[in-house]
Amino acid sequence: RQREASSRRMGLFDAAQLQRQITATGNVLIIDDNPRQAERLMHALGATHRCAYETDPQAALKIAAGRVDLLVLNLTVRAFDALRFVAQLRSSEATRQTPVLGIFNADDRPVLLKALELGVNDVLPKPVDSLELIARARTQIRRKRYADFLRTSLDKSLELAVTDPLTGLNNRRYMDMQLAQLMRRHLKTDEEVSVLLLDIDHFKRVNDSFGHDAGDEVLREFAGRLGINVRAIDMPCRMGGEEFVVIMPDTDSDSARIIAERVRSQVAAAPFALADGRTLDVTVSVGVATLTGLGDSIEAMLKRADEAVYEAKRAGRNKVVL
Ligand code: GH3
Ligand code: MG
Ligand code: MG
Ligand code: MG
Repeated sequence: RQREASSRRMGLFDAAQLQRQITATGNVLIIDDNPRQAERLMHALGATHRCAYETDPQAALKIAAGRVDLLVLNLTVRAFDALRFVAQLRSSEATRQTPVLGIFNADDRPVLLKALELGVNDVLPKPVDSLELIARARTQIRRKRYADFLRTSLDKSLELAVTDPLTGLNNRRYMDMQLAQLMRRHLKTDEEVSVLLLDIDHFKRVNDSFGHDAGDEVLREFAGRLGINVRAIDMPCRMGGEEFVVIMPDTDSDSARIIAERVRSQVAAAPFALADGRTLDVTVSVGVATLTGLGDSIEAMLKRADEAVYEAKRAGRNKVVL
């Protein structure tokens, strides 16, 4: 049963897409100061790949930062320092992962060793054997494609793991991680941290009168209004059900109250429209809490926010309470 579950999870990844990526034609940039040799390399690789040729290292760096799958670099060039060029490639974020195939003089071991140390992925001695070049280029391009695929898959998985599927807001897992991190920072730097806890008023009635799907629509619309009424540094999260939290780094309670009031009034200001044309009035009760130094904790702050929400409900709902 475990194997079944894991193969279903694997289904999240598009195996056909992976196959296409791995067998696809690559973009190859050849860097050489010898036009005749460059021509020969282009001729060998051109049957399978899209090839371009560059003599100037600065221009090559710019091109390499784009969609290049393989660099074929003549390490014996005289016009510039090929090893320095490799070091530059490896020190820039955009080209750090780009495979480099180095062509070296068979009797120049120091250059070979230095090139490998600097991060050249594979090497070919001069004179270049075309079939060997084709084979080594293919291996490097496949490796790059597979690494790209894994990186994108990982990014997607991480994104899914911290996103609430209904509203697209951050989920509770994200909220817990961010709050823990802010707490560590708070203890080191005294940075002020506030949270809003928002609980939609009489949400059960929305479900009861309009149906559960309408309830979901309201949650999405609410999430949208929440998102546009907080600041760029704030992190709106859906904690669960009809309860939301906004994490506010570097924010004291006065500023937090202002944002809370803005959200509350923008929710109440205009009725929510459902897809079928019906509209309904929605209000929200908001509790504000702020971290208060050494003896405090995230749990205690959230509890204060929860108590503030309870006060807001008791005071008639559609209110902000600190
Ligand atoms: P109060 O003003 O005191 O907060 O009243 P309330 O009705 O909002 O509070 P209560 O906590 O009693 O009800 C929350 C309701 O939210 C109950 C539950 O069915 C509903 N709910 C929770 N999650 C979802 C969801 O994902 N979609 C929908 N449509 N409803 C949900
Ligand atoms: Mg609730
Ligand atoms: Mg409740
Ligand atoms: Mg509620």
